[in-house]
Amino acid sequence: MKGTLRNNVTLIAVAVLFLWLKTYITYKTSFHMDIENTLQEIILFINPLSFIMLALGISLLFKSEKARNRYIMITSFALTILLYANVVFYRFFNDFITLPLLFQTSNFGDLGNSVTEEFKWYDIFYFADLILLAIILKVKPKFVSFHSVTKTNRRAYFLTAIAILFLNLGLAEIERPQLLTRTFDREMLVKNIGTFNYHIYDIVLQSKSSAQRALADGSELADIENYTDANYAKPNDDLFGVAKGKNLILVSVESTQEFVINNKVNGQEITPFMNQFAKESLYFNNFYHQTGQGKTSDAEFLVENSLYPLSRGAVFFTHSGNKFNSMAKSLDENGYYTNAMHANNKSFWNRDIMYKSLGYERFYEVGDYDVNEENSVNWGMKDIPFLEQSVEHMKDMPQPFYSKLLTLTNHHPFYYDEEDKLIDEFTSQDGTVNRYFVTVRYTDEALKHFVEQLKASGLYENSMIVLYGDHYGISENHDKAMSEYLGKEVTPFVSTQLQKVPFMVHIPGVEGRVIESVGGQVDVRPTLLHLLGINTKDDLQLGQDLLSADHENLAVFRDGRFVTKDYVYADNKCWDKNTEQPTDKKYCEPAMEKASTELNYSDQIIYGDLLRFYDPNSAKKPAQ
Ligand code: GP9
Ligand code: MN
Repeated sequence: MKGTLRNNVTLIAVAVLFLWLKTYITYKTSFHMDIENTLQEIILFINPLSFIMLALGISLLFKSEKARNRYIMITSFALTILLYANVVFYRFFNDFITLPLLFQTSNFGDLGNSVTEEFKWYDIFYFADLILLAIILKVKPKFVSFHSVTKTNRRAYFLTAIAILFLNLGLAEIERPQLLTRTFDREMLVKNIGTFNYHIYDIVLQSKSSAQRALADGSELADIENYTDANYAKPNDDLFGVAKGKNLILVSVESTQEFVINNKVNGQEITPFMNQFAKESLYFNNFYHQTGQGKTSDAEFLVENSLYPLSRGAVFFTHSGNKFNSMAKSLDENGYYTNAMHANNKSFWNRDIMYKSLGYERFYEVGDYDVNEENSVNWGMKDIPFLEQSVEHMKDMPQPFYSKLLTLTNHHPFYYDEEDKLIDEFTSQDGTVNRYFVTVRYTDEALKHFVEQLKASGLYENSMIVLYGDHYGISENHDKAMSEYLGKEVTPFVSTQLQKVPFMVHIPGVEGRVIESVGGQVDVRPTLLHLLGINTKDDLQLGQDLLSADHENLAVFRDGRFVTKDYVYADNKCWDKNTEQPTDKKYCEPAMEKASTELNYSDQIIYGDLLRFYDPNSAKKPAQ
C-alpha cells in the first residue's frame, strides 16, 4: 500500500515540480517584479505551489492510468499556455492578463499584428518540461506505474495543498495587509498569491459584477433620473464659463487634509504655498473626501464621474468594464486633449485599464518619467521632479488640455530624505503623525515649484489650476497624537471634521474668495465643468455645482456619515457644529434619507452598469 502511494505521488510530484519551478523561473525572467525583502522572495517562491498541487491532484481521483496520464498532460499544458499567454501579454502591456482587459476590444486593436512580434524563438523553453513529461509518460519508467490511491492518502495530499495555500495567504497578509479585500495592485496580487490564484481571484471578482450587470435592464434609471433632475443645481451666472477654453490642470494632492492649511507646527507654517494660493483661488473650506477602500482611486472616481465609490473594494478594480460619462469624456468632446500623469506602476489601482474606460487619451506613467534612486523616496518618484517633468510633458501637448496629476511623496508612512525636510517634525510619541507634517510641507514646496514652472512655460495664464486632497493621511489609529496636536479630544465629531480636504480652484483674472458651501469630491465634476463653460444639465451625476445658489449643503461619506451646514452625523449621533456636542437626532433626519438615497442610487448605477442605457442627448431618456 505504501508503495502505491509513492508511485502515484511521484508522478504527480514530477509534474507539480516541473510546473512549479517553471512558474518561479518565469516570474524571475519574464516579469519585472521588484522584490524588496526575503519574505517577499519566499512568498514568490511558494505561491504557485498550492494551485498546481490542487489542479494536478485531481488526477488522483482517476481510476484508469490512461485517464490519469491524459489529465496530467492536458492540465500541465493548459497551465503552461496560461503562463505563457501572460508572458506574451506582459511583453506587450507590461501587465498581467485580466478579464475585463480581454473584453476591452480596443486593447486588442492595439495588440493586433504586434502580437506575433512578441513570440520569440526561445519561448520553446516554456514548453520544454512538457516534452520531458510526455516522454516520461510514454517510456513509463517504474515510478509512473499506476495503482489507485487510498482515501486517506488522497485526503492527506489535498490537506497539504490547502495548508500551503493558507500559509501563502497568511504570509501575504503579513507582507501586504488587506491585499485581498482592497485589491490595490495587480502586480502585488501576483507577487503575493501567485499567477494562478490571481486568475481565479480575477474570475470571481469579474463574474460577480457580470452577474449583477446581467440582471439590470435600465428600468431603474427612471427613478434615478427623476432624482438627478430634481437635484440639478443651476450654474452661477457670474461664474459659468469664466475659464472657458482654458487648460484644466487638476492635481490630486496625496493624503493632504484640510487641517494643515493656514496652520502651524512648532510655530512654523505647514503649507505656506497653498495658504497663499488659496487666497488667489476659489477656496472651498468645507469640502470633504468621500473615499472608501479604493483611496486615491476612489477620489479619482468621484471627481471624474460625480458618483460615489463602493462601500467595499475599489471600483477601479471591480467595475472597470462599465460605461462612464466621465469629466474626461466631456472635455474630450469639447476639444480637450485628456491625459493623466502619475509616476507609479500603471497597474496600481488598475489605472491602465480604468483610464481607458474613463476616456483618457494618454496615461503618463512611471515609464514616461526619468526615475532613479536619487529622485525617489518612500513610494517612488518625489513630487518636485515629478511635477517638474510633468510640466515638460505639458509643453508638448496640444491645447486646450486636461491633465490630471497625482502626487505621491506625502503617502503613509511619510518617509522623507533629510535634504527635503523643510520644517521640524511634530513631537508626539507617534512617528507617523510627526513625519506627516514634514512630508506635507515638502509637497507644498513641490506645488510652489510647479506653479513657478507653469508660469515660466507660459501655461499658467491659460490654465485653470485645481488642487484637491484625495483622502486622509492620518487615520483614526493616530487619534492620540492628533489630539495632542489639536489640543482637544478627537471625538467622532472631530474625526469627521478631520475628513475635510483642501479644494482650491485658481483661474487667472478671477479674484480669490472663500466659499463656505458644504460639499465633497462628488461635486467637483459639475463645479469645474461649469467654470469651463460646459453644461452638465443632461448628465447623470449625483454631485452639484458648489458655486450654484441652489447647491444644497451636504457631504455624504461612503460609510454613512454626513455633514450639513449646521450638523454632523457620526457614530449614530447628530452633532451640533457650534457646540461640537451631540444634539437631538431630529436635526439630522432630513438629510439622512437623502444621504442613503444617493449612496443607493450610486451603487445601482455602478452594479447595473446603468450608464450603458443612458443617452445624455436624448433629453434624459434611457437609450433602450
Ligand atoms: C499610488 C497612489 C497611492 O499610485 O495612488 O495610493 P493610495 O494608497 O493613496 O490609494
Ligand atoms: Mn492617496
